[in-house]
Amino acid sequence: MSIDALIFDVDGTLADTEEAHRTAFNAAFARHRLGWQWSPEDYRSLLDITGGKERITHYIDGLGLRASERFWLVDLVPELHAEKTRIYGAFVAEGGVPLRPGVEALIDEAEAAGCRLAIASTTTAANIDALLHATLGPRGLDRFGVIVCGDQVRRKKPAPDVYRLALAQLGIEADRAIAIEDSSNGLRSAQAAGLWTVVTPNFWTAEADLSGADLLRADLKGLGFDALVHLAAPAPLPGLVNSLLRDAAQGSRS
Ligand code: XBP
Ligand code: MG
Repeated sequence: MSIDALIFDVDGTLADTEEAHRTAFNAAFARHRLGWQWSPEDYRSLLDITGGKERITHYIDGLGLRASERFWLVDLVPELHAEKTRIYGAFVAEGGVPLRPGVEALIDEAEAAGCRLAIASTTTAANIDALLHATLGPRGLDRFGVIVCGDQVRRKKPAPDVYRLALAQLGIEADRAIAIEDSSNGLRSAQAAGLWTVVTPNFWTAEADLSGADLLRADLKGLGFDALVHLAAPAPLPGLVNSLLRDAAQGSRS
């Protein structure tokens, strides 16, 4: 069985973006004089909610407000999130967030081996464009034949929707691709879609239960594409063993 595509998560996997997201959320809250400031501890638990708009709404729901106050604030969420996305995009465009170790080398090796690249992320297209342009240059976006963002699916991670849509757009079955993730939500999403999954945790996700990962590593540094494919889709057994297994299978049919 060969591997036709690597499907990358973005935030926390391609690059350690969540501190930049957290800073952008807080800057947007300050510009709207809301008096909200998400500390790193707040943000680590808020990251259980995928999607920036859903995360802000979840935070509002936890404020114990009267229905009228809640209604007014929830109505403000799209504008708040758009402001946050503008702030985040500007920071990333200035080169504020580099790729994580080993990411570019693995992308280069996969491409050289004829393996396609795809993205399955909860974040927005604007954020992905900004990150890939800033880190991989003007052609960065073009290197990913399929890019699925959070707003393209009904259910965000840990639901499998983004991975299922990425596989459909790639035109391949789950066993022909490998997912690369950083979080429990991402791992569960990829597994629910039937994908073999590499997980590279980070400051925000290191305390989560990631034991279900098929391959758990600190990062992608030194992980060669061939070695990864061999782990995910072991080459067929030596000829003799294969023929023995085939005879045994044929024997079972007679
Ligand atoms: C991680 C997320 C996103 C980001 C913030 O996405 O859950 O919500 O935290 O980005 P990924 P937005 O699947 O790439 O790990 O504010 O654009 O949602
Ligand atoms: Mg992620």
